[in-house]
Amino acid sequence: MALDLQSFVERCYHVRYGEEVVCREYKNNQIKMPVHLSLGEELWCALLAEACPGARYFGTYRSHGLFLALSKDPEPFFREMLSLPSSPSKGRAGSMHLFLPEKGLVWTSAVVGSTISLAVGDALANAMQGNLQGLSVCHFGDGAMTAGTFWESLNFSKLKKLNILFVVADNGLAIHNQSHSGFDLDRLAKAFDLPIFEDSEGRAWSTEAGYSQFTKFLSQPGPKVFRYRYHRMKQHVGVVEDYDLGYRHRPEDPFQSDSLKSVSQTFDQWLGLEHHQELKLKIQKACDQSYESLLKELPC
Ligand SMILES: Cc1ncc(C[n+]2csc(CCOP(=O)(O)OP(=O)(O)O)c2C)c(N)n1
Ligand SMILES: [Mg+2]
Repeated sequence: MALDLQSFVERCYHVRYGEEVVCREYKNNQIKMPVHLSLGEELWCALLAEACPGARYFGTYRSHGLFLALSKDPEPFFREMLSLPSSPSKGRAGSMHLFLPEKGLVWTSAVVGSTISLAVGDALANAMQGNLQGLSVCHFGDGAMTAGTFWESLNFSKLKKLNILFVVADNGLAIHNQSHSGFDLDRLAKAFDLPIFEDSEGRAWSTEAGYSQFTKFLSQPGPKVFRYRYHRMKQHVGVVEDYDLGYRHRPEDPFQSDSLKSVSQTFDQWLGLEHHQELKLKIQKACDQSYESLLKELPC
């Protein structure tokens, strides 16, 4: 099936504008929790939401992107950010433990690597129940590749032929340290005999042929590995840039520094300039308005 261009773009902007509200409002102290932003991962969160209909997703503390891409609705997101009793978790989950099962997001966690094995359990349940179409997607950072559970999960999934997608969101960093982005995933995948798809420049979504290769890759039964490389636009936790700390530099390449902004012309071509601009403004306004109106629900 072809990529639904409009829906893909909408998902991207829900992530971007949802996160922009968090950045703008954080100083006002209504969002009372640490936030790990998904700015920079929009395109791939949207891709996963589009390409795996009906899948069940598991994420990490950095899951605003998955949540907004899957929900295409800022309201439950901001209810969580404001810890409102009317949020999906009744105000208890916060930024690091978002979930929204009706949209496929089963669970996310602050414990690095922990949701990888939960996704394996989900895939095992699918296998035991004969749900051959069911796909479990675990989305985690490159730092989690050092966790034993990652290796054990690859091994067990292969052994049991589980239908699971391991997604490595590779920003080359674990907090302030260079992580294992140079990690030879190809060798690893070969060792476990797993198909692998690598994307650093949008090859999975930017052309019809690329998307078709990606969906073909996804349709293979059994475990598979998808790695995308992206640039984390803000500090590890928090809402500001941290290039001044000196452990990394702002990339010169526009796709590297802000992948979503850099593909704006592609979106113009896909949707038409006018419609694209209208859509952006509509989603931006919806995010701003949603946040503003939920502030009224905070106890005085
Ligand atoms: C089991 C465990 N060990 C250590 C930590 C502390 N910790 C929090 S984030 C992080 C780095 C993770 O990097 P990565 O998986 O690449 O995710 P990213 O933040 O880059 O998205 C670490 C080590 C933790 N949360 N859980
Ligand atoms: Mg990382």
